[in-house]
Amino acid sequence: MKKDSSQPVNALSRLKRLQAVFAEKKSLLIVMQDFPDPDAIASAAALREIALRSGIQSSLASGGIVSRAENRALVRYLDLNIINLNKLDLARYDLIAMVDTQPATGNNSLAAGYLPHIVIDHHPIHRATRRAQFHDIRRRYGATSTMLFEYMKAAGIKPSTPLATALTYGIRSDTSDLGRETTAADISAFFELYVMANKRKLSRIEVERLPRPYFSLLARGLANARLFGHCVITDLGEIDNPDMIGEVADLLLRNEESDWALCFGIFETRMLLSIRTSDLQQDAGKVIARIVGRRGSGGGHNTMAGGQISVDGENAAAVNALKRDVIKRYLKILKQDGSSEEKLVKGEK
Ligand SMILES: [Mn+2]
Repeated sequence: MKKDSSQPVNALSRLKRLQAVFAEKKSLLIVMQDFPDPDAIASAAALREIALRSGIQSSLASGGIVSRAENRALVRYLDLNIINLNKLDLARYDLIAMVDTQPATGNNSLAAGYLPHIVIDHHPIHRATRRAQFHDIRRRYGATSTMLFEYMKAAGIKPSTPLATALTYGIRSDTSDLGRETTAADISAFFELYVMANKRKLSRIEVERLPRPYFSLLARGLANARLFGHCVITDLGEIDNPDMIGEVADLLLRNEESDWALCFGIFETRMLLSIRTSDLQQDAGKVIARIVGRRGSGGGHNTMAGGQISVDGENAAAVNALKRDVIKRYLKILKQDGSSEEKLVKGEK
């Protein structure tokens, strides 16, 4: 077992090490983030195919929900049944794998006592991951989908049209159409997959129709948006669509006056946060980790990151104090004076 998963190893020897973990096993549980994105969904579906070649039946699980309309459309197209991780008897499975996330990162709900046997991800490596029997962490890769496609190729598995479409979408969405944090490997995987993908389905998924509450939440996000110099912040309040946090942060970053966007909201018992930046001087993942501190968890990439803080049992005053503190820390880290506040959308309350 290689200690440093970032060391270059060829695809075939990686596959062989993965298949060695599969040997003599019958069942696999593939764990995704609590709010799986297209990269996680496609990666899990691809790992299921690879495991199937070794005679292993897989279940896909998440501790949260798929809420974004585009992602729900992708899950329907792949005909996936994503089960609730919190209601599962983990002892039923011979093996546990994680894709696009890692143990003890806070963005998945695998109970602390469980160490996955397999971890395949492109986020910075977490200490617990090193103890997994098999781990392949490639921080520079734009998408976990690229890594899974490399395994499929090494195994001689041609993805089905829906899976090729999903992997294409996974790479596209994690790299902003190959424009952000992309390696040559992502680009070549993308083009190979694109040929096999259903382009019409892909474009339909991307413009999936949206439920009416989406627009209410978007309106609230815009009405609450505040500009502090080059930083924009909004509070979505109580939400039932956790993916909206990242979506609104993406939108706010497109404001031409800001290079940092922060969006947060309360989903069930936690405060969820998303940061987006176009500033390459500071790493979004590190900024969110500093904002959250020991109260929660956070991480991500150079230009996009997410975090969560538990507000379980907290009253409204405590939640408001937490929000104020998050804003204060964010502005302090980015050296932005908090007194320059103005509304992003003038005339809104
Ligand atoms: Mn990803």
